[in-house]
Amino acid sequence: MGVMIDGVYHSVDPKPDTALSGEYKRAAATIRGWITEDGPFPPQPGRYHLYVAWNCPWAHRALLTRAFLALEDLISVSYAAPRRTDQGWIYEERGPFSDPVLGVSALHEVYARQTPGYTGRATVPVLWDRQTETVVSNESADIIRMMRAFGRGPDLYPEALRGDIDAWNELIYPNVNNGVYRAGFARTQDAYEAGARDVFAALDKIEDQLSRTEYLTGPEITEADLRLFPTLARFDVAYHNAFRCNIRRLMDYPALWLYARRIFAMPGVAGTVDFDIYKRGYFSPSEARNPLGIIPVGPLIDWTLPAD
Ligand SMILES: N[C@@H](CCC(=O)N[C@@H](CS)C(=O)NCC(=O)O)C(=O)O
Repeated sequence: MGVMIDGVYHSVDPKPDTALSGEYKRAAATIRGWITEDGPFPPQPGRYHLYVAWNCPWAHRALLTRAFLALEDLISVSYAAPRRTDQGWIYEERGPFSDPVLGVSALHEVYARQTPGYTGRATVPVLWDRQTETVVSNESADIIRMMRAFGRGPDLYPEALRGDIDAWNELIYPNVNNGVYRAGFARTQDAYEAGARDVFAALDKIEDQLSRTEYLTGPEITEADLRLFPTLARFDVAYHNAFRCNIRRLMDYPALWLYARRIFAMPGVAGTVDFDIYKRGYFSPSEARNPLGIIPVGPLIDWTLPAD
């Protein structure tokens, strides 16, 4: 994907995320406002809009939390077209991949409206405020936590479990959520192996925990589970093959596979998942990973097997 420099989108990033060492480093998000009762962004129905892409696991966190907290009627969504383009994430004129709010044709236009002269990546998810016509945040970890301000659904970050949730997030972000990308986007054998081994060492720990508790921190689902799920949903269909994370499949972990299906079966969750788009997205033509853009026919996975 490209980069914005002084408000102009460049299809080729002169400083790509994969450094000469071959290691992939994800750029940090830069717009970090918060929805709070007393802040510039109060939790008002119909005021906020999410720019997402089906493929993106970070955007998926936001969609999942929105569904889980039943915020669909309060926060609207624009889905980017599920394909790579030289303009980054794009929106079509009409249909399911259009933008009814600003009518932009590419996500970088949203960033340019927020900050004329913006320099940085134009990433999803973006939380847009219709009222001030600014971006509240482009950091998914913050976006899902600030959704608590609407006061709906269970508390996904309860006071008593914060230490545990933080500890799981600290393990899962670098080793699982971003670990698969460290393997898949690596440009050397060593960088790939380090990423792939970290993924499975972390999944082994998670499997051990889930063979004892229903969710990561005990009997109740929390933010840590919702941050893990998008990677699990993409694992067998995409990361296992496209990113060479192939020591084991998700379905080879009995407790994790049951847990993933249990979350998938929860109200609203299946509607945030599209396995076919994941496959087409991760196997789209890429000089480094899949030059011919051939999409595998399998695997066959039944996410609707009983999960109780
Ligand atoms: N820190 C961001 C990362 C989001 C991110 O990396 N999104 C990717 C898609 S999975 C993206 O939009 N990349 C476009 C680009 O880098 O140009 C978050 O978690 O919200």
